[in-house]
Amino acid sequence: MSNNKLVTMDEFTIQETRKFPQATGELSTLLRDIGLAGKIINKQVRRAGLADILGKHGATNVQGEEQMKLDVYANDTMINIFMNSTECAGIASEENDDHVCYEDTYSANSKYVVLFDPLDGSSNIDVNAPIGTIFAIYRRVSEIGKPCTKEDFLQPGNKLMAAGYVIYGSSTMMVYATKIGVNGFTLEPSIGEFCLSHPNIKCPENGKIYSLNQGNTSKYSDGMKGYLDYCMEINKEQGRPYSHRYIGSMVGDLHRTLVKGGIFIYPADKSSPKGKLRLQYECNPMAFIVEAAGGAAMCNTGRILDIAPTELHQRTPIFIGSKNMVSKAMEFVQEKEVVA
Ligand code: P6P
Repeated sequence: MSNNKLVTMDEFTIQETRKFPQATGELSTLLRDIGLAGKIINKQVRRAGLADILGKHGATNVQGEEQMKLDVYANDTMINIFMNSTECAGIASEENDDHVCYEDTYSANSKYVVLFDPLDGSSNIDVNAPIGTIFAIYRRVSEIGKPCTKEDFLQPGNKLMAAGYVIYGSSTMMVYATKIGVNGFTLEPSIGEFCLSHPNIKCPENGKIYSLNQGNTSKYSDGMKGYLDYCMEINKEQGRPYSHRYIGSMVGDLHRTLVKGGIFIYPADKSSPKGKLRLQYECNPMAFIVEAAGGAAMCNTGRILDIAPTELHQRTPIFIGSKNMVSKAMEFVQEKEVVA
C-alpha cells in the first residue's frame, strides 16, 4: 500500500480479509453497512442547525431519557440498514426496550448480531459538541436459520468479534477494532468514502489527562476521592498536575483517550450505584477497542470484558484508557469481591 494512495475502508477490510483464507467476507460486509449508516447519520448531523432536526423529539426512551430528534433519526437509520444487510440476524439498541429479530431468510441465516447506541452524547447536539454512534458485533449463539434470541445479546465483551464507533466531530471518523488491531478512517466528503487515516492505533501506556464529571465528587466513594486527590497533586514525573478534560460525550472523551492517552472514568456514586454507562452497547465495545489498542478497561471488581451480562440495559462503572493510569486508579478503588 503506497503512502500517498487513498485507501478506502472497503479496500482495507478486503485486504485484511485476504490475510485469513478461511474468512468469508461477511464481517467486512457488515462493517461496510455500518459505514453507510454512519454516512447517512453524518449528513443530518452536519446540517442539524438548518433542518428541523434539532431539539427534542417529545418522547422518552427505555432509559427514561428525553429523546432528541436526531436520536430517533439515527436509531431508525441503524435499524433499517441492518434489516437490509445480508449479514445481521438482529439488533439491540439503547433506544429500544428489547432486541429486534429480522426474520427474512437472509437475516435468519446470518451469523452476526449487532448492539448499538445510535447517537451517544446526543444532549450535546444543540451545542455542536462531538457525538457518536457506538456498535458491537457478536457471532450469534442461537441456531442459524432460526430467529435470534435474547442470549445472542447477553454475551460478555470477551466474545466480541468486532466493535467500533463513528465520531461526528471536527471531522467524521469511523474507528473499529477486531482481534488483530484498531484502525481509524476519516470521511472524505468529496468522494463520500471513509479513508484510512489512523492505521494500527495504539493507546499510549501513560497519559496526562484524566476525564470524569468532577461535579459528582461529593457522591464518590472515599477511594474514588483519594484517586482524584492523586490526579490533582503535582504529578512527580511531569512536575505538574494532570490536565482535566471532560466533553460529556463518551465517544468524544474516549476517542481523545485512545489517541492521546489518559483515563476516562464514570464511576459508581451514591445516586448511581452501578454507574451511568451501559455495559452492552457503550462500555463493552469501548473496552474491546481500547484493549485491542493496548489499553485497559476495568470496573471496580475486574475487567469490563469479563462481566457476565444479565440484562440488556445494565450499567457498569468504568475506568478505561492508558493501562498504567487505569492500574494506578485500581489501587485506590478496586474492591476485592468477585462480581456475581
Ligand atoms: P454526565 C451522554 O449523555 C452520556 O451517555 C455519555 O456519552 C457521557 O459520557 C455521559 O453520559 C455524561 O454523563 O452525567 O457527566 O452528564
